[in-house]
Amino acid sequence: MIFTIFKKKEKQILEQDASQNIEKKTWFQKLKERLGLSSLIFHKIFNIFSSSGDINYDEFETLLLETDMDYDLTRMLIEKVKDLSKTQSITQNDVKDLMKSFMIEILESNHKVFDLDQYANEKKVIMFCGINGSGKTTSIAKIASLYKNKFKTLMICCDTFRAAASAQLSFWAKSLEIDFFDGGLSENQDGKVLSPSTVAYKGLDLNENNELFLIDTSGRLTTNQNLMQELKAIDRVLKKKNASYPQESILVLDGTMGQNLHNQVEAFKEVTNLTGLIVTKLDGISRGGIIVSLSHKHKLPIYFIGIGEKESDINFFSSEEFVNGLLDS
Ligand SMILES: Nc1nc2c(ncn2[C@@H]2O[C@H](COP(=O)(O)OP(=O)(O)OP(=O)(O)O)[C@@H](O)[C@H]2O)c(=O)[nH]1
Ligand SMILES: [Mg+2]
Repeated sequence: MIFTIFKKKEKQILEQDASQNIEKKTWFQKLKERLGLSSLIFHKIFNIFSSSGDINYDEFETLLLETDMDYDLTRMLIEKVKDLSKTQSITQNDVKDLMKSFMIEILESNHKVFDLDQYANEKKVIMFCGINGSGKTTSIAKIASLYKNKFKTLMICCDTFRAAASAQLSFWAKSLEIDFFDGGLSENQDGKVLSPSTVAYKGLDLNENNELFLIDTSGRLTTNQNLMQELKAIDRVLKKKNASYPQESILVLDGTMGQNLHNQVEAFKEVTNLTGLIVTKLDGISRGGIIVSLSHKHKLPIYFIGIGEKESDINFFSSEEFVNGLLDS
């Protein structure tokens, strides 16, 4: 009898392990496939080292810059390869291994896992910001789908001047079966529109049982001072509720914009205390090196990357998985 129970338990564990492995493999396979375009430039780099002749460092530098790793990182890598070349002739695999460990080390030194469990006995308030079309609303939907079975979640739309913004978030909320609040914008009959900070404030009080608040803000150009100040106002109002809110203030960046993203990080840092980054659209024409460059320059964790438009196209960022996916695809 005991033996039968034990066998049953063992079978369950094995099945669980197997399904976890399949899940893991599927995500990594998907990551590799989607990073395919980003990784093309890295293949060109490895080709420089395909023959045993002299290394063309000019070409190496040009291609490294094209990956969207910035000048500092490019120089650091070149020096590492030069040092290694003093002791041995360098193969494609050597340079790949060297680049992998270099990139992983930088990402890891600034990494922090996105962990909502650390805010155990408090409401968890996350504010998302970024320029127009960077992927904020889609990222919120993805994160909501990760947590909806764990925390009672409310999506708050603070983009009160654009009815389409409210419609987009409310569409996601409906399809994910999550509560949604836009200050009444969608049913607005008398033309009154609440300010974004009022919507955020009211949203926090909507239902005592809500545990996770995902605050969507409107896209804003960093040069528009009024809109940048508006973000500061939302931040201030949240802090009036509780000095620790928002516990996470996440900047969402469109990965295809390359080195321009550094200015965006600097500008948003001025108006909110950024805690981490999401870089989207890495399944497109972006160059994966921007992830390492952002991490290195701003010392901020990459919480998630976007590799698609569906809610399932998300997983917690792993430096090793990302770098292997990028350089091995
Ligand atoms: N391929 C791809 N498309 C994405 C990704 N993330 C978002 N998108 C698409 O990018 C477009 C803009 O995304 P949104 O989530 O609406 O961006 P937003 O920042 O909320 O935009 P605004 O609210 O207008 O500022 C949509 O068509 C999304 O489907 C991604 O990781 N990969
Ligand atoms: Mg949006």
